[in-house]
Amino acid sequence: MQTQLQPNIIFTNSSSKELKRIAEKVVNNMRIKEEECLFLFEKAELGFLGTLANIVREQKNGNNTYFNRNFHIEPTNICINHCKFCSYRRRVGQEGSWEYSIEDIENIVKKYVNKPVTEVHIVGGVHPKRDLYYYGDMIKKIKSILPNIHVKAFTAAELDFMIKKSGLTIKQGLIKLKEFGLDSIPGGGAEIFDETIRKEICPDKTSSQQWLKIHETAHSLNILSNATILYGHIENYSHRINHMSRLRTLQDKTHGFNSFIPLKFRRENNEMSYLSEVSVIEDLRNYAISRIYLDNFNHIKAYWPMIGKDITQLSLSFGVDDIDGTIDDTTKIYSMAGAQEQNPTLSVNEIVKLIKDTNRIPVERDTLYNTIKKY
Ligand code: V47
Repeated sequence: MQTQLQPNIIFTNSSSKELKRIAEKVVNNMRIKEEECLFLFEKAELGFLGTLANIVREQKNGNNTYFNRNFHIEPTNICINHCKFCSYRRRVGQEGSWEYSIEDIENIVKKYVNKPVTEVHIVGGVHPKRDLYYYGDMIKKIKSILPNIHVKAFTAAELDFMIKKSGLTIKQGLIKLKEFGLDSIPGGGAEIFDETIRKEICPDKTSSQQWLKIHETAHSLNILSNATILYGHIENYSHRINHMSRLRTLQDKTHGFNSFIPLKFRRENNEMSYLSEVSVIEDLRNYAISRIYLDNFNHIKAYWPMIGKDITQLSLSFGVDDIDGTIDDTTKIYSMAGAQEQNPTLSVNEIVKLIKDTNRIPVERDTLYNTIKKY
């Protein structure tokens, strides 16, 4: 019989038998249950969670810390939905709204000719007039300028609308988009799957069930994707766990998620500004528990423009192994919500230094986590 590892060393601050029992499961690669996850959220202190999450992180990814060279395109902030946490959406013609033409997009993309970017991340509002064929042409144009770029585009909420508007089923729509050049799908639009909270914070958004169906269908077509959670608003720990459980179940079935990205609710300029933001301790605890609970996700990503460089560095000791990319000041969603980085740009040298300063190994990756270069 195999001897179970006894992680006594991590019990300097906690003598709880239950925490010890859960820790033994985690270090022995056993999946923890929802109620055990709740126990961690409610009872475990930060150092304990960091140590456990770090064990999982190092079992999966060693010291490697991934990043890529990417830029964003946000084709429009005009949106039919009324998500209360969103600081970015505008109505048609409203002050502060934008809708890029295909020519505008071409001009953005042309700036990256002969530059070593590998990914464009396209995400925006759900525009009432734009269908799948509009966005398909956009992808084709982008690839005619940058033939080797990986197009990671459209949240499930945008996909749901554009595909229905074009009179197609989700499967037909995704097949068409793949033919146009879509390579993978970002994790946005997931918010919180719990239906009561979802109704409260984003009443008219694509349902949780539909979000999951779109990702499941994409995976079946070999279009891989990411998953997010929007945390730190009116949800409680059970809602976060329920959200991760639904993702863990789907990942068991498809293995199509590349990474999980916890997104901290930011409160500026939106209808939920009456809430305060959660603390950095809560951010780190949440990263760590995500790493521990989502045993079938290879990567946990900290999105640095959202939380800032310092917390990103800290997160690397709490289960995170990926910090997204160079960005090149091409996204407004988070700066408009009061995120740390108002003009997010990091050069490769800066990212490499940021990672090396934590004694981790910087690894430049492509979107699908193939290694491009170790630094
Ligand atoms: O779904 C919007 C979030 C998401 C706020 O796949 C907010 O690699 C906090 O999904 N406070 C879209 N969050 C962005 C997204 C994403 C980001 C980075 C990487 C990837 C990836 C995906 O942004 C939305 C929503 O959850 N968001 N407003 C806000 N006030």
